[in-house]
Amino acid sequence: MGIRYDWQEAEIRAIYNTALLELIYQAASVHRQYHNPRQIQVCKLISIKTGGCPEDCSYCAQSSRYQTEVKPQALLDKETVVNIAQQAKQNGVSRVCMGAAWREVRDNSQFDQVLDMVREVTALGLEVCCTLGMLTEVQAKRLEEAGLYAYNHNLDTSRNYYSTIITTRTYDDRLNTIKNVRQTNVTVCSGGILGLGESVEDRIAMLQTLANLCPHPESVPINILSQVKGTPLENQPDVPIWDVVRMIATARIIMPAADVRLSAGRAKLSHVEQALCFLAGANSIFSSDNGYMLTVTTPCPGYNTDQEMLKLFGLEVRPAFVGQKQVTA
Ligand code: SAM
Ligand code: DTB
Ligand code: SF4
Repeated sequence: MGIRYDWQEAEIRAIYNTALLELIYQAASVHRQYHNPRQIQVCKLISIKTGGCPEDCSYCAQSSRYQTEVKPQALLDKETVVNIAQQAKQNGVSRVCMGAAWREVRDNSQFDQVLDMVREVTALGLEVCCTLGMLTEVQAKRLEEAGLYAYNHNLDTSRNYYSTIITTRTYDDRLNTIKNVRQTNVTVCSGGILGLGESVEDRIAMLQTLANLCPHPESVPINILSQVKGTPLENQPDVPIWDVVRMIATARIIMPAADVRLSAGRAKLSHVEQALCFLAGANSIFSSDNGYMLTVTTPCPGYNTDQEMLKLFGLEVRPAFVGQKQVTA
């Protein structure tokens, strides 16, 4: 079956609710058609500008509306960022994602500095991704000219549930930024979070929105909520592993060529649980040298631990810029 952009909710619901082991088998089969199943891409997140964000995303440690453990920090300098990226590369990382706690990009000297970081980290031979909030088409073009490989902008949840989680921007704002990135050759990274209190129907609706974008996002991060003290979602219950596996498998089947990234919350999973996620079609992880993802609130496994895990599973790290496998069938 080829790649489709006309998925109906009922079809996605049927896939999501398939008997679990059958679902994993189907997802694993699709995964093998479109990707080298031995390879996992390891990514490193760098928070280039931390905290003090004016948005009210209810899950986020960096929103200025909530009292969290995060201390706001000014934009990092280029040398610091390049050093972290170099270190990451030596540890098998092939993609670096630079995150800024901004509502949107402004055309100021800070953006110029970010463009410089993109140039220098790209020159190291790494895939560079940025996640800087909302973006105009002109700004997307400037990032493209600097060599940016991917832009991350998550839908997070369904259109219906969105306003329960975030009130300071709309679902259409989100889709519009993705559209602006699509006017360039920068690839799109867009996914969501499990555990916001959403229903299975919300998960299906979000997957439908993503899978009916044409082309599909090249990268789909599946985050598991990291319950951050001080945020409105601090007391949300943990997401059952079976929901994580179902979400990954469904994303894999309906967006077969995309990279499906097992993102935030992975530190909570055992090796056995992560093995199931990889079987279900996840082919990327975030790994770290400082023990956390973007902020101190969310743990992330270390480079060495992850290298050992991948070795145990008989997997290898994917080099930068390795595209999807040619489909032979
Ligand atoms: N400010 C930019 C934006 O929102 O587009 C970029 C940074 S933001 C930290 C990137 C994504 O990280 C969010 O869209 C969300 O999916 C994920 N994220 C943030 N906090 C999280 C948490 N506590 N648990 C799980 N995922 C989280
Ligand atoms: C994504 O979907 N997950 C990453 C990346 N894109 C930017 C971010 C996870 C953030 C985890 C929360 C924290 O570290 O505070
Ligand atoms: Fe700001 Fe992004 Fe956090 Fe929302 S998710 S509060 S936009 S840093």
